[in-house]
Amino acid sequence: MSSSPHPHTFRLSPVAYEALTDHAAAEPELYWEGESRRLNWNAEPSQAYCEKQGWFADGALNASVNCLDRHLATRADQAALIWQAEDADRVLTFTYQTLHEQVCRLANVLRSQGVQAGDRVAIHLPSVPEGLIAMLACTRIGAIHVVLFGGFSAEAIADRLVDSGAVLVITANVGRRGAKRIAFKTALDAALDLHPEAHTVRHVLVVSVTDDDVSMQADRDIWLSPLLKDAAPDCAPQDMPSSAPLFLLYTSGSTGKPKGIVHGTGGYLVWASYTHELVFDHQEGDIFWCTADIGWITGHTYGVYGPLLNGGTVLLFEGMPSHPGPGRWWNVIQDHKVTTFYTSPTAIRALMREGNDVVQRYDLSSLRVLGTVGEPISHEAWSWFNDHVGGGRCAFVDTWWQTESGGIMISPVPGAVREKPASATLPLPGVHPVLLDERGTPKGGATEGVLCLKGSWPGRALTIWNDAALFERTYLQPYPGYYFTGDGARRDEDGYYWITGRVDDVINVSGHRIGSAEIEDALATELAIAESAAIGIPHDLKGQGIVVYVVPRDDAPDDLHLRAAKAITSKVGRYAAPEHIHVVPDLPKTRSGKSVRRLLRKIACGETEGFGDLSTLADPEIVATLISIIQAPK
Ligand code: 6R9
Repeated sequence: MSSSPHPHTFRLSPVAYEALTDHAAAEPELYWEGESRRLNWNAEPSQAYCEKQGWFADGALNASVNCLDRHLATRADQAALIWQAEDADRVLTFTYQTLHEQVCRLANVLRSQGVQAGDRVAIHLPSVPEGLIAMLACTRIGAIHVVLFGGFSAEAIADRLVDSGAVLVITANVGRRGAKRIAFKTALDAALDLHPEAHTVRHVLVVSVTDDDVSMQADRDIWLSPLLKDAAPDCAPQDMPSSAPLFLLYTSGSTGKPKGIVHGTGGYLVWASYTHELVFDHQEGDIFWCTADIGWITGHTYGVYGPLLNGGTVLLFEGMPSHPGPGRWWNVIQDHKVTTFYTSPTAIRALMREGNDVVQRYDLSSLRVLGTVGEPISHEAWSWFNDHVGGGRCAFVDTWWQTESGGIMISPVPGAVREKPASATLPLPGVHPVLLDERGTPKGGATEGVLCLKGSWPGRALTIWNDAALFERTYLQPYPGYYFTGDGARRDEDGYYWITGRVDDVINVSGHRIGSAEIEDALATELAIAESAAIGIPHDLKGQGIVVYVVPRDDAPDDLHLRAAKAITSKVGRYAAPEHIHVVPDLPKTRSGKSVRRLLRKIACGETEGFGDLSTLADPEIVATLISIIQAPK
């Protein structure tokens, strides 16, 4: 238990926090009505929540006005976005005034390209200011943004463009990654060539991150910067219903196809502002650095919306933690006097390996709050981050949430909730977790079970794009009356939650969700493979690593490993590359033909005994066969 008192003054006292929790539980309608006043509405909602229509349903507002315009009276000259380029000498600062202007210009460009409210606009960019500007520009005109992670393969991009029906894409010529260049435009071109009949993209706007030339297709591709120069610096915001989609973000689940999670406008924005203020103890003058790429939900809610809604300053870093040297991130914190640093356990594990002397070379005394997200953090990584980066002086928030929840759900609140290393601690006021047994019965007291949520909360996703029934099936039907998170958790005697990981077939690699079925579907496209199974095993650096078992067809070629790896990286992306590919004669299956992942996991981890009762398998002998293959010297 962390006992050292924090020398900082935090916004919320334990008593005030308890009052919020009690109020939210006793009078939810009043509580959320109060929280909705964080935003400027064009039409005030008459009700906070209604099961049929959702959150703040009859309200109307504009997201970019809430992030920008309403701060202009008091914060026009305050930094809204500080961009630190890969090159240490290059920093661009956007004040609220200049960011407003850039967003308006791009919004006008989008309008001039025929983009209308409700249209989907894909954003496929490296960590440059244009990413955040493009998101807000979409919201200015009521277009729905769909940010695509830079690490996606051409096929993964193509699938998402087709499913979302995007009419325009904003990309870059290249991205910088150390001395390397990432071919953004080329990847997009390949994606657009894959299903020319199926996609609906009419225009591609290209940001020139470097002066690298790329091929431009006449009538489709346009360099963005001349258009911005010519566009007007003002743009009338589109008034949007609270329940209108603000963005789609694709994430992986148990089904093979990634799902377009749809977030609404009013509820999501209230949640982003509420959780950012509460969890990060947002105070005047804070410099907030969230290291997540905008291609993930963390980059949306805490890299863009939360801090800007609250009038904060966002730091965006173009580069990597270890380029040009292992202290680069610490250097960024020192140079920009970052107060709030939000990152992933994966990054912490990698930085820990560089040794304590690296971090000790920098002055990190500006830090007040440290946060982690994306995967369970070990006690060791928690303590290292707390002691060596936070100097034992900072609040530490291990935040549990998901793409679907819109924002943080379970987390300590600085100054108010006593931390325990590696525990996400307590639900935020207004969040009601339950632990269920397999039959869906809530378990009381200190226990372990499937983590579900009771009731709704403003940030909850509206649905899945093009598949409302799948949303119901995935989240609402497994445990009737509850929202199913896909995670398991333990609750201790103090009511603290300890997330134990996914209970479904989702693998968490460096905080990135990858569905087993997504990998198996990719492998199914390789003709030499009869069937396959993908599982996650513990990995020192990545949290989990992927192990794949493939069963070849009779006439399997010698290069099957290579083909399997290629099928995965080309269909999903390099971030899904497996640690091991085992070619095996068969998989352990139940008599009804279902692969038994529990056994595959144990075998992949090198276990040779303790498999329990194997008599329910169609062929119990297969277990010994697999063990001998995996144990055999390579
Ligand atoms: C925000 C985000 C969600 C899944 C989630 C869980 C895992 C996230 C965690 C955590 C343990 C934490 N997860 N935060 N596990 N402790 N603090 O990561 O969204 O990409 O949708 O992933 O990540 O398994 O269900 P997303």
